[in-house]
Amino acid sequence: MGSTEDLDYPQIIVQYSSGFLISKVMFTACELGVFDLLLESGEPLSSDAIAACLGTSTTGMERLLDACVGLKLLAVEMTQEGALYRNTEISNIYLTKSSPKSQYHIMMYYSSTVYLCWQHLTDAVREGRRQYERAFGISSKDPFGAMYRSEEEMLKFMAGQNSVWSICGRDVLAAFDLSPFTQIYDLGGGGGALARECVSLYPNSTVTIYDLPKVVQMAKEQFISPEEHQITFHEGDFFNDSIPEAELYILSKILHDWDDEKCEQLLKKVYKACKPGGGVLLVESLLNEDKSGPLETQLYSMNMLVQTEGKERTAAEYSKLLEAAGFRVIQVKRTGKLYDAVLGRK
Ligand code: ASE
Repeated sequence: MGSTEDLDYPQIIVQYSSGFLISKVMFTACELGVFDLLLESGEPLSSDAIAACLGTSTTGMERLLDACVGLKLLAVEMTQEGALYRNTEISNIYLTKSSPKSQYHIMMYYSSTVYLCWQHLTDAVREGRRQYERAFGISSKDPFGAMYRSEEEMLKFMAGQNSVWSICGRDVLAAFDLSPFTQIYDLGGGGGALARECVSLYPNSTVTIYDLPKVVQMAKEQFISPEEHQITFHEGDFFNDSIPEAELYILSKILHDWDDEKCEQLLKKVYKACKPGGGVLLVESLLNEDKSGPLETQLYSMNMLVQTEGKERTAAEYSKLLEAAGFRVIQVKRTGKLYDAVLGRK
């Protein structure tokens, strides 16, 4: 990058121009169940066989499979009967529905909801606000009123958000020794995948998922079984209802949904509720102090523009918010993965 060759043939411009095509190929193969079929089959399959099993055209499927080979999501071998396709290791682990580390649900969320909002990115930048009205015809003052506009949408969002904790959950919870905190609230804990990681990493802890009543109901129905005794629920709206006393509050991907004013309001409320000696753990994707990266976080911040009232922030920005609410001894741990951890103490 930045070398003179780039000016003769602008490799990165060519790459970026078609970047969205890459996402769509991966989403489509996931949605059609290509990776699930190849996992179940246990042997390489021809494009005709895959097309027949999945009920698609042969001409479309052959091109989709070849593009997946180009993306290293599939491998192909030429035999006498023609080309046979199989999953690569990474696809087996991350792109099949049933794998414990499956990213299938977040991709389905990106592919439907997020993708449609990004259709209106230009308007989002012009206007500086989210695009649910243009994308879905919904006018809602509250971003989550729009994002949870139907049970189906809410379920898609919760399942999607859950999937990230199978790849980042341990790291953000192990960033600090949280074992002194046994009574933990996960504010906006949604589908509960992070709560589950937490009680598994800290066996003496109990985690209460605090979320909107309809979210809690869905979490109980779809994600957390009553046998998971260390996980409990509290129905409420953390902006308008009271927050019970606890030793540690986890705010995972919550502050990035809101502007500074709302964040301060919420953090002050958490500070008041927090036991002395307790703390708050922010789990967020941190921008570099000069906002020069990481790219993934910069892109997520654009997504917060099209979908929410928030943005991604730097460690200094989160520290400032925490200090304004009264928290002290603020510590920051970058995990090197998508999400990082910031701990503040009361
Ligand atoms: C939110 C997180 C997300 C609100 C809306 C969201 C994600 C997607 N849409 O709190 C997950 C993070 N990924 C991106 C692209 O931002």
